[in-house]
Amino acid sequence: MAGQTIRLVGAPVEEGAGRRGCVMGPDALRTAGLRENLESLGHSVTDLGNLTPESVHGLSVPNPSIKNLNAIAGWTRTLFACAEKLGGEGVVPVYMGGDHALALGTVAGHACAAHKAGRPLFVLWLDAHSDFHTLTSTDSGNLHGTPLAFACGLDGFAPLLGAPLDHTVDPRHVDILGVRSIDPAERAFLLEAGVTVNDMRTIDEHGIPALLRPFLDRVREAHGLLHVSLDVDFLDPGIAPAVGTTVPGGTTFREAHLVMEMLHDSGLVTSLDIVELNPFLDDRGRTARLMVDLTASLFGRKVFDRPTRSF
Ligand SMILES: [Mn+2]
Repeated sequence: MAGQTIRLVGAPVEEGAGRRGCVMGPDALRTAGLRENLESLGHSVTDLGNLTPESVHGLSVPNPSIKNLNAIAGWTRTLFACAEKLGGEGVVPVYMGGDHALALGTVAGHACAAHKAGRPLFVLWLDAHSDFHTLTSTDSGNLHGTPLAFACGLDGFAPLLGAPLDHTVDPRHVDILGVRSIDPAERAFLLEAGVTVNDMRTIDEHGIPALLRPFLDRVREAHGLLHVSLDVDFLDPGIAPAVGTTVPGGTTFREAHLVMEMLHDSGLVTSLDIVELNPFLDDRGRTARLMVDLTASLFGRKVFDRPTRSF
């Protein structure tokens, strides 16, 4: 496969998470060699630097538990505009988070770009959580738990962009993989919306290929665009400790790489989020390096192409 044109976009947002530190995520991914690793695979890579969020003031919603609404609305507007633009340029954007609230902007922006291109947007959500809360249903008030519900057009999100979304993601085009923590309100929303949810037990019973292949086949048959949103907590905390929302029983090193390798083989991925890396919680850069290695797998590296090294 010919080299791709990749744009790295830093989004040091941390106001959507319950603890601080994701602000350092983009730089940790840079330090771990994200650009160099992708270039070594023959891709053309440009790092666009870190975005600065729009300044937003005075928003309010009825739920008093919602945290940092103005700050997240600013990030959402900036990232939405960025994703809508890059989504029309024939490049593959890689959004370096930052907490998962960044996907409020990226997924909605790519849904808008996909509409302009006349193609459906599919979303693969690799996460311990389903992030399917609304601004009303969340108890924690942490907005990194809401981006998928926003993208799918659930009600009540108008304050974020100042208006409801014109182009939402069809919930039937969403596959959540690796999940192991869903709140009751989210479960009800997911069932009603018709999102495919493959939890860790399903992975245990069927394995990654039996779950991922049918989804990729659907994307291909629909001539769809595919946005992948990779949360650090998709991985088991034993191999990826640098995340504020650890849940035991995540994917293994090989399961995660297999997902990335299958995505590469499919040739379908058109945009990627790497989110929730909290370098403050990392163990000598271990998680940052793992995220870089997984991204390299998604862009064509075979795990056993490289020499063994300490991990
Ligand atoms: Mn998440």
